[in-house]
Amino acid sequence: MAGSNFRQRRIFTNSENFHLPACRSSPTNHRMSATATRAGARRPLTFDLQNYLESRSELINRSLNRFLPKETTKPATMHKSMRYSLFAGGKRMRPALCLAAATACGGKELDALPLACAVECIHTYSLVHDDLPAMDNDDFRRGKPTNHKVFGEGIAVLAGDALLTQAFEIAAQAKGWPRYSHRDLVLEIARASGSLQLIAGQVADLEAEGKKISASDLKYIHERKTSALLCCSVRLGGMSANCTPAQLKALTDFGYHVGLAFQIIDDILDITQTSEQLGKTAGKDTKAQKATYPSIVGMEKSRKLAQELTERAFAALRIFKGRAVALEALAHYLLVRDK
Ligand code: GRG
Repeated sequence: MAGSNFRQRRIFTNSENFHLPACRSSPTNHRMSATATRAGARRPLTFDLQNYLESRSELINRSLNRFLPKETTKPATMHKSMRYSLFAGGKRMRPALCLAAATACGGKELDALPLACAVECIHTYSLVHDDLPAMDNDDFRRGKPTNHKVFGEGIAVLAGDALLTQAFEIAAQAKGWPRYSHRDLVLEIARASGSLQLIAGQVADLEAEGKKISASDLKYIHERKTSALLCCSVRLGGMSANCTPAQLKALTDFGYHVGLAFQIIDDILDITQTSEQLGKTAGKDTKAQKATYPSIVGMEKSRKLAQELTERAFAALRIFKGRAVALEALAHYLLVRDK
């Protein structure tokens, strides 16, 4: 039974169903072939996640390059600044999840591509603004000096604004479907990035600084700051494939749990990794005495929680009967990643 196979899989161990590399994996440094038992399939299959991530990143980068004004287009400083952060070497997890969700629903990646690019623009905008002195005040992002360090604060604010706006321009160029019109697509992005979700998470994060907060307050922040956009990414992928309401519900469930696990792992990596490994300043949370899962419940419990959340995300994929292998592999990678 597919369901029982699924439950038997033990993540973080080299089980027969899901073989992990001996070392912790990164898409560029290590081989990441994973043998996963498909939800709904009888025989295991091999999924080469490294190849998947490399090829999809290339596709996304080519597409973003086409959507964005050229560096030399006036005002050139603005377009240089937008491109600087967009092509600084992000992992492209949100667009990859969007494309994988489209495939899981039997859609075409090309139909999902504008939406995948739109989500990456929103994500990059949030990082550019988050790094500003008025927010997290960071000097280092995606392995490079932050946008405002290179272009100045004024241009960085505007580049973030422009990337946010660019996202809607790109999304408007996606194909509409009988179940999901352009109105639905735009609403999806606006809601995930608006004052009830992404911004709400950032506000709560800012207001929590220097305070003791509960695990449930922290969950509120993670749901909005991180999970909302990851969830939006997979939902948009499904919508680009004209998915059924049941598929959309499964993707929502998957995205929500992967998003929460993603942030817990991010908090753990902030403690265990170096700035060079992460491409951004490590140890910031501890230095700023920021509330994180490791600081509230400890490292051990945080890892366990991230594993449980990932298991719940896997369980949400059963409905796809073996077509969600890329989503499954991505969720697994997000749990074991080292940057
Ligand atoms: C609206 C200004 C504003 C901020 C929203 C996204 C955000 C809140 C803040 C950025 C910092 C942060 C800790 C965000 C949580 C999500 C997260 C861990 C982002 C980093 O995502 P990765 O690891 O980054 O996918 P790359 O660079 O690989 O794309």
